[in-house]
Amino acid sequence: MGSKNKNGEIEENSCRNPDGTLRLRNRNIEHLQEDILYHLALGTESHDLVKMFGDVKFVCMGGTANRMKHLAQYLKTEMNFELPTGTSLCDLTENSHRFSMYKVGPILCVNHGMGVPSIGILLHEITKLMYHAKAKNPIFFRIGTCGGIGLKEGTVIVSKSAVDEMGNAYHTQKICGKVVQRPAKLDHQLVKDLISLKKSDDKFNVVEGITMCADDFYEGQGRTDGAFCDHTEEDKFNYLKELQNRGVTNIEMEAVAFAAFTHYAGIKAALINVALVNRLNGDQVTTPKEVLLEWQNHPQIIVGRYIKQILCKN
Ligand code: R2B
Ligand code: URA
Repeated sequence: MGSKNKNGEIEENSCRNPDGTLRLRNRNIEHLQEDILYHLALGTESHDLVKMFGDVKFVCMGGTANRMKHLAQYLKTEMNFELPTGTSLCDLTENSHRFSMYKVGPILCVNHGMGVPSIGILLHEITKLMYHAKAKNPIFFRIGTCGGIGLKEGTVIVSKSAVDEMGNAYHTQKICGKVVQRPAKLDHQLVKDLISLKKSDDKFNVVEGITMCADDFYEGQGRTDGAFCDHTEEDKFNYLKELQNRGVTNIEMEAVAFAAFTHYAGIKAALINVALVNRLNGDQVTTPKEVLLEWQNHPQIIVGRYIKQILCKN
């Protein structure tokens, strides 16, 4: 298995075919009778994945099913996409009882739940879905929420890099009893392109940053308001200040796995999070729900502009 680069040489490790369709780094899949994407309730024999998803160009992921449905509705309106007469937006993975996925034109919006294990499962299955569907050059986004460090609530942070709780710019996974580390790299041009889409009359700021991925919302993010807490308020503040000195702008729970996975899979990807709280001021998310919902639109607006720009060019 090898595709040709622009010099006509065969690239054994390329993750793309010359037409932009994905190549998996796993030949076992080619030998399966049927590949069942269990958590999506889809399969290569039970569904015509090429017909259903072959046109996908953008995959937008976010934590909650509700937010992803809202995003699909927003993008449908923004892009003037028409659904076939008599149909409405429906959850394409409803039967999985796990994730919820919506499709509008060439855009998939799917929720990933909370934390690395959950988004990890989704990334494997969505990447295989794009492979089976023969989608060309799909771009992945995580459009999420986070805690900011010294940033005003409502600010959008586009990650230029992702680190784990120890400051490592790689994702660590245990595979067959071995520790495997994969670099968490993001596309710097995409970061710049997304930031450039901020408009002067936007009511929110858009900044680039370094995103820390924690394995927990409470103790793992230094919070003192969990069910237990063996560190002091001072320990927390020193920790947050140290992170800030290292350039960390925000904390969430999926970045490092998302960046490492997409990089290894050869998929262009970006992380765009909105800060719901400034962790230097406190731990609890006290803002009223309607304001939080409004802030959650901010990264959606930026990604919507990006998608529109790309689709208008083609
Ligand atoms: C941000 O918000 C969630 C925790 O509240 C988590 O999924 C994340 O990354
Ligand atoms: N999500 C997180 O993981 N942390 C926060 O502080 C807010 C949202």
